Amino acid sequence: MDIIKIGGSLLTDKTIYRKFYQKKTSKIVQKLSGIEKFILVHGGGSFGHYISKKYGLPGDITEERIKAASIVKYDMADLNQRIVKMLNLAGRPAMGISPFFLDKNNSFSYGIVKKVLDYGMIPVLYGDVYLRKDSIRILSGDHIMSSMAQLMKPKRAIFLTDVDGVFDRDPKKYRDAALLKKYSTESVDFGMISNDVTGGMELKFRSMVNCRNFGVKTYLINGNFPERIEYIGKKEFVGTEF
Ligand code: ATP
Ligand code: IP8
Repeated sequence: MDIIKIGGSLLTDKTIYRKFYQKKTSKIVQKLSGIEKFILVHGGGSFGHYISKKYGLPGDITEERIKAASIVKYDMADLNQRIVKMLNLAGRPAMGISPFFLDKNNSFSYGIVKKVLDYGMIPVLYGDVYLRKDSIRILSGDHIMSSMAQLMKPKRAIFLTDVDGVFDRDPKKYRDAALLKKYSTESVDFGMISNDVTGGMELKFRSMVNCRNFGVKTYLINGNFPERIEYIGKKEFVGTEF
């Protein structure tokens, strides 16, 4: 079994509120639908990060943040259902699962994911808001990936985003940035984070290291070329292996 995350930068234009990349998402989902057994996780893109950033989520409880949390919760469910629908249309019954409802006694309880898998369905988890005693918080899809790596013991953890892999510095800002084909201990620069409230590539990077430390082979691949998933383990592979 694999665990796969589609990054919000592939699903949406992160600079424009709720701008969904229908065609690109459909191409990725189509490719993934050929994989035998997997748990899908997706990020927020401009369905999650835009309003969160504008109204200061995560943070202490205020009237403004409560309103924002309700909007973000709705928008993320909307994004999730678009992906679930695409999987269903591709002949793979899928079930959207928000971590909002899995937060019990200050930790997330993921038992339902196993149940959905046992029914032969694809669990589709996603980054979302959740409520703690004194604050409104956001759980990142990258964090869910490391929890899945720990709990479900998958064969592979595959992270899809909009660049070719981990570079020594942000490839969108530096044209001479070098792709790290196999990450060991090299130092990596992540620069300033914009349009993202959960930590951008730096959090993803830490989650990927965690997945690897849980004994799961972990890869970062450019989802604009979903066929690259097939090249994992082959010499044609383009991406970063952890
Ligand atoms: P989301 O968090 O919405 O799910 P995502 O998972 O697709 O989105 P981002 O958090 O947007 O991913 O991170 C991807 C971005 O990280 C790339 O577009 C790239 O510009 C940026 N980045 C910064 N530093 C690096 C680096 N050293 N190597 C690779 N990408 C980097
Ligand atoms: O994009 C965050 O998930 P991520 C989701 O995987 C929200 O970090 C609600 C911003």
